[in-house]
Amino acid sequence: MQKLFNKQEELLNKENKKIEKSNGIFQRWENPVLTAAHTPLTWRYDFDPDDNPNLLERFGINGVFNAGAIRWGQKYLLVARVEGCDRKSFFAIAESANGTSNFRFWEKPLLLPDTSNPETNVYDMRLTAHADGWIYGLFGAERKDPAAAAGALSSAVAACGIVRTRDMQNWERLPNLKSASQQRNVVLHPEFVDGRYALYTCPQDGFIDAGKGGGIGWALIDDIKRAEIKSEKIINYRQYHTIKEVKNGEGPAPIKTAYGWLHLAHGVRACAAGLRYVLYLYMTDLQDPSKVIAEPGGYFMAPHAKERIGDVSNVLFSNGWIADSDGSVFIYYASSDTRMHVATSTVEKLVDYCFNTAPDGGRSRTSVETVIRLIEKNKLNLKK
Ligand code: M1P
Repeated sequence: MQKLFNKQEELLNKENKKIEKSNGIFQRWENPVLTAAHTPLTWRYDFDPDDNPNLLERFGINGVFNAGAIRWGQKYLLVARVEGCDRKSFFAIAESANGTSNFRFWEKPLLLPDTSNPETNVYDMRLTAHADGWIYGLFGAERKDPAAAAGALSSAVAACGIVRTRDMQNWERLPNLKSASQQRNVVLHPEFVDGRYALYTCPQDGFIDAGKGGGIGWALIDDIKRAEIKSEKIINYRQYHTIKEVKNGEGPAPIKTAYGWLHLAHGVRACAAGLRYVLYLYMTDLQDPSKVIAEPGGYFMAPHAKERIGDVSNVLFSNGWIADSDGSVFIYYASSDTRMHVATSTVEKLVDYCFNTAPDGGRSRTSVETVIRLIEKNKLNLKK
């Protein structure tokens, strides 16, 4: 038992360091910030020697990933998706003093209040400190499709669950978002828009097949306590032969900058190896957050090295980032539905990246034209 505790303390106290090699836009940090091994031993073991004489693990954890993030006083908090070996996910908060290492879970995971129609599984909480004074957590709430044919056990319906808190300890559950379609990846915009709550949505017919739907949507909501999408428009489309051909979804709540709202999202394409999830950035107008004003072509971050392998391989996913008052940005991302990492950048660099990286021209030829423009420009500048 002592060995187990010592080993975990070693892990929790481990320093982390920036990987110097970088494209200039962001820097990855060497060690994952949260893994299954970071979960408290008291969640996994029964330390009563009479009941567990062989010191066996009694509750296995499969992965810790897709965490929402928030700056909380002097601390950086992650609301992680913890998935047990039984495939059920739940939420648990971990805190760190510097945002890049020594994340430690709080004593107990969150026991979410139920709605009148309880879901089977919950996942991927997006946190928004809203102008109304509450901190909202919007998450996926999934259950077996009641209309599924007998034996179609993988057919699920996804809705958006909503909780809110003022202290990160006590969570009030509000009714799930009402929507004509299934909803995944729903994110609450931090400010009122025309006096209403605003949501980034993700209307689609099913998990893998977006059907005729897909794209990142935008909807205004009258009452968050009875949230209902009455009309919705797509603001960021999925597109043929891009990183978001199959589907895409909003990441964390956008960051307000002097030049517009900065968004992090994920795009999915299909290939012989299965689905590949990458992260991309785009910006929207400060006055009208539903109007895209910049979108660099291609991905911002893609699975790299060890990140490529895990429970669901070839996936990067992010639903949490923190912008500090000094302009630094902590991007919390998960790899392959298994573990959490951090990459750091600044608002200045991310905005520069968004406005000054060529958009996807849609053809091989336009990519070559972009490269040639750069070469010609460099010829002039390198002569100076
Ligand atoms: O397995 C990859 C991701 O798949 C889903 O995301 P989306 O609905 O956007 O395709 C979610 O289950 C997500 O948690 C998971 O990381």
